[in-house]
Amino acid sequence: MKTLLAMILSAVFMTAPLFSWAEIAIPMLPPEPPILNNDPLRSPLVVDATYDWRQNFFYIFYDLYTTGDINYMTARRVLRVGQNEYSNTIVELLSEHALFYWFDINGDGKFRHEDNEMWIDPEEDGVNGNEQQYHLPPQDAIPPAPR
Ligand SMILES: [Ca+2]
Ligand SMILES: [Ca+2]
Repeated sequence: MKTLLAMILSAVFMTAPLFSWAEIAIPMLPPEPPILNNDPLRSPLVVDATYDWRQNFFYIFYDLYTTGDINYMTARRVLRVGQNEYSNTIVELLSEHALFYWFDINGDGKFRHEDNEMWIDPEEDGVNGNEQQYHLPPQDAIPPAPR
């Protein structure tokens, strides 16, 4: 009987996947919902979008589960801005994919890099698994989600 148990245990350990619990704990980043006709504000699941001229990023806020809460956010680099006939700054060209992503994994209504809820995609090639967890220095703030 001991031999049989030892054989079963060794078989289990030999087939155990080669990763650590720390790797298992890092959650998956869901893909960004599609932006229709290059217009975030007319796209399903988009709650709001805003341009931060100081950082030159365009933020898009999503409600992935249609619960009324903002639980996903992206930041794209702004490649070109212009002015409309009223001299208001308008965003003319964005990078195709986001550089930064936030996902409210624990559902507390906040995006906190301490909770592994922020990613960087250095290739800017969309969500495809090469994104990395991103941790800000403590003095840097994440822009608050609009309410
Ligand atoms: Ca959170
Ligand atoms: Ca990517």
